Amino acid sequence: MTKTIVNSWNEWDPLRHVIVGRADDGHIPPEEPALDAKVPEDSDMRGEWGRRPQETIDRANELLDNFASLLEKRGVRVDRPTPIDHSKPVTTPDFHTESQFGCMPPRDVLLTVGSEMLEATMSYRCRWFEYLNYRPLMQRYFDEDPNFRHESAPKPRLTDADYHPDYLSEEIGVAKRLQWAEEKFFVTTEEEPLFDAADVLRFGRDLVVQHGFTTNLKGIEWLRRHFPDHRVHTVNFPGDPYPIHIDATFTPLRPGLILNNPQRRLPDDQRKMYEDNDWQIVDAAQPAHNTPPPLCYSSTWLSMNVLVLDPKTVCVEKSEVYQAEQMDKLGMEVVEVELRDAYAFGGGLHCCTADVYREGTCEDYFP
Ligand code: DAV
Repeated sequence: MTKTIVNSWNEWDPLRHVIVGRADDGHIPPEEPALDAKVPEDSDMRGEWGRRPQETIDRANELLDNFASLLEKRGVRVDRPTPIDHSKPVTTPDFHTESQFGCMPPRDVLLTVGSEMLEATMSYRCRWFEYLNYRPLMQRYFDEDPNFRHESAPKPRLTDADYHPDYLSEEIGVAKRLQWAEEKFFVTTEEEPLFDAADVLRFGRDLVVQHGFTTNLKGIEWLRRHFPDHRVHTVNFPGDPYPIHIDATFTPLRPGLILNNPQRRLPDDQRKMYEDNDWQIVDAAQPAHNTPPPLCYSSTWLSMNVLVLDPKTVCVEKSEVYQAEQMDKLGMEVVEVELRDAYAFGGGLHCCTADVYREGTCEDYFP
């Protein structure tokens, strides 16, 4: 087996090595502040918790395994995490919660920037130990690649001081949440740096980071100090009442082209760097579904949560016909991948992967 090299600077250069998550032992965690804020008032998940039904775990694993084989057939090397026991509670000196989440999706936990893989702080108590699912891989990469930098952001304390208590009521309603999102009043406070890796998009020298439920301004400031050779940009998408993770909102496809969720448009005053460099920001096609699948945290906009294999080729979920059609019109070759029955485990094709190696170097796209 060839030795690992860790290298990935953006979301679109030719993909050669990737991690694909597993649904094993996936749990719906008990109530906790940041997670409750994400679950819409009318969701079938309110009040539910415990291990997910075995048949849904088996079905999601079947789809993830098929996706892994498809990538391998296209010459991409695939690694898989080693699940820990997610039924175990998480107890620290500062908090206790009865169960964990799972080892999906890796994109939330691992941020690859060049030869570094950074374990995010995370912002849910149930995800505090999630990095352990990936430690066997990190150890192997460390042994095989002399330039690999394995980093871990400071573990947060996640006391009640990290969360605004007002966000916990079930009676708030979407209108109020939209107003709060507009005012950048999110469930997380500025007590300490918090970020999920899936709030970060990599554009070579530039990192674009969403400020929302799972990433606070101190988390973004921490990233700025941690990556001194990068420009770190804070973005907001006010149309999203539950802003977690940027990858169903803003999706770069290749240098010069980004899809933007039409319900979560990038505000005009945040568009300058793209416009000045002739990047196009195009409204994404509508999702093919009116509702997410059962017991799913994410919105129907996982339609645009695509995995770019190279600047001309993109994996799109098989049922997302409008998104596939738009990709075709934009000159991308579409690889259909069935994944919808795995969405409940934490996301789509971008979410369920984490980059290890893409060809290419760190370029400045916004000089
Ligand atoms: O639209 O619910 C999902 C992003 C998952 N990483 C949404 C965001």
